[in-house]
Amino acid sequence: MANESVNREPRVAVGRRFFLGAGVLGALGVVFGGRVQNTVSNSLGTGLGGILPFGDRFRYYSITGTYPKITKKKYRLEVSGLVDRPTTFTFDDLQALPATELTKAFQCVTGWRVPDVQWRGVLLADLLRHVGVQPNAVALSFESYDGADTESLTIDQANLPNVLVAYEMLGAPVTRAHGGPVRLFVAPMYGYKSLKWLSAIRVVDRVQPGYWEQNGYPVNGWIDGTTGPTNHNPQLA
Ligand SMILES: Nc1nc2c(c(=O)[nH]1)N[C@H]1C(S)=C(S)[C@@H](COP(=O)(O)O)O[C@H]1N2
Ligand SMILES: [Mo]
Repeated sequence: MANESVNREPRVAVGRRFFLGAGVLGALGVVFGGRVQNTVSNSLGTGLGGILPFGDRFRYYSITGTYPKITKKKYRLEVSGLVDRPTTFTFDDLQALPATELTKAFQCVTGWRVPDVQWRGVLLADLLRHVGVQPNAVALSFESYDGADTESLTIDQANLPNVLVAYEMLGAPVTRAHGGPVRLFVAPMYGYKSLKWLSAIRVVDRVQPGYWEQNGYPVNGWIDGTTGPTNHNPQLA
């Protein structure tokens, strides 16, 4: 990660509430010790780099302040829970499934946005069809190799035609800093839903709010700001 700074999400207003999450802890890193302090990003150090609107470039976020290193060879995606065929996918297994390509904007809730990002991967809907979701399933819980980030989607949200288990981004393999070898890309929602270093998908009977949601972000991260357990507007993304 030599030339890539690691960002914590800075404080941001979400609707009418303020998020006081990892970004603030990062900014107060000196209180908590050197490890956290070291991860306060360069761009934040220049002033408001992390929260400038429409910066047109990615920030590299990591809750833990590090980027897990997982080779394609060692990579595994475990899919379990309320499915007919619990399956552990290798990287090659994922690449052997039908691929979907999308070009979409990537938008963080803090205001930065990168237009026209190319993605390639397995449609989450295709992956779910492959394992067979059981009728009593309600939601998915996602886990990361970082051991910290978690996310959720309802089954309806997961079946949208623009939600990818992505292995290519920006026309190349997803880099380690961007969550490679495999990350989520949830096009109609803010970036925090696009969990990096995806390690497991558990099909469950209720929505279990993820890391960012436990820190105040809406469970439904629709970019258009609507809320509710199952509503969606796939046209937007
Ligand atoms: N594992 C993990 N995934 C994550 C995050 C994180 O800190 N850890 N940050 C989220 C947030 S808030 C955003 S905006 C995007 C940023 O993606 P990038 O780091 O590839 O730019 O990743 C999301 N996925
Ligand atoms: Mo974000």
